[in-house]
Amino acid sequence: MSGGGLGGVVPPGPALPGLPTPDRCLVMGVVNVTPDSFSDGGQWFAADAAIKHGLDLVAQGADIVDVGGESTRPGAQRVSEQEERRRIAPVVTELVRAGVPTSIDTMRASVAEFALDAGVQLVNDVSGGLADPQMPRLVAAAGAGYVVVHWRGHSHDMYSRAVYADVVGEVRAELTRRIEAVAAAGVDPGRIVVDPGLGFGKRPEHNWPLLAHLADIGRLGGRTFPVLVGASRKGFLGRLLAGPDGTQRPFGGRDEATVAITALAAAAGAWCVRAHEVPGNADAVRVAAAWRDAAASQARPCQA
Ligand code: PMM
Repeated sequence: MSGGGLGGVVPPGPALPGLPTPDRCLVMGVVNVTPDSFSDGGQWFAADAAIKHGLDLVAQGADIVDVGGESTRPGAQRVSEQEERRRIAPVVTELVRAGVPTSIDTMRASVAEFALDAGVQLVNDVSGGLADPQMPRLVAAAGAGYVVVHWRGHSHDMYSRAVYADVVGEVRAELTRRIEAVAAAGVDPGRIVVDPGLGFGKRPEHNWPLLAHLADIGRLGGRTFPVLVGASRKGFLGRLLAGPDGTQRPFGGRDEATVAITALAAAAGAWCVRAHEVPGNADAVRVAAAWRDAAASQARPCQA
C-alpha cells in the first residue's frame, strides 16, 4: 500500500515474543504512574490504583498494558531514576504476575532492566535509544520486543526541534538510522516496532501527514516493521476539535477522535494503537478487521 490509503489494507505485523497475535490491530492500554502526564496525570499514581487500572484495561479489551513512570508531556522536566523505578516497580511486577502482556514505557536502561527482570515483553522507548545509549544492548540481551519511537530530544524544549521541510521523509530517514543503530547493538530486527512519535518534537501540522502515510513509516531500509500509533488524546486532536473561539477541546473530549484515528490506523495496517480509554478503541480495531476480512473474501469487480 502506498501512502497509507484505505484501498490496500495490509495484515497486522509479525508476532513478537510473548505478545498476543490476533489477526487484527492490537490495543495497548496506558497506565501512567505519574502525577503529571498530560491527559491522565495523577489518576493512577498510587500503585494499587495503577494495578487495578491495568487489570481493568485488560478486561475492557486491551491486548497489552503500557506502564510508564515518567511524564513526557511537552515541557515536562525529568524525574530521577530512583523515583521512576519506585513508581513502576509494583505495577509491572503485579501485572506480569497476573499474566498481563506488559510493556515498560521508559527511556532509561536501568528502569527497563528492572521491568525486563520482572517479565515484561516489550520495551517502549520514546527516545528510540537516543536518551540512554545502554538501552539497545540491554533489550538485545533480553531478547525482548523494542518500540523505537521517532524523537528529537527531551520534552522540556521539544518544540525547538520541530522544524521539518518534509516531515514524512525526515521521520523515515531518522527512524532508519535508529533502526540501524539498535540492530548494530544486537537487537533482532524481527523484534523492532517503529512509531512515528506523534507530538514528540512535532507540531499539530506535522502529525497529520505522518498518519496519512502510516504504511510508509513501517517500510524502512528494505524491510517492513510493525507500526505503533500513539495519538490518544494528544494536543493535535484538541486543536482539530477546538471551539469557535479557538479553545482547545479538553482531554476528556478527545476520546471519540482517538477512536476515529484508531479505525483509520488499523485499516491502514497499524500493528497496534496506544490508548488511554480502551473500550471504543477495542471496538474500532475489530470493526477494521471485519471490514478487511470482508474485502478480502468478497473481492469482486466493480459492476455498473
Ligand atoms: N506517547 C506518550 C507516551 N508514550 N509511547 C509510544 N510508543 N508512542 C507514543 O506516541 C507515546 C508513548 C505520551 O502520551 P501520554 O503521556 O498521554 O501517555
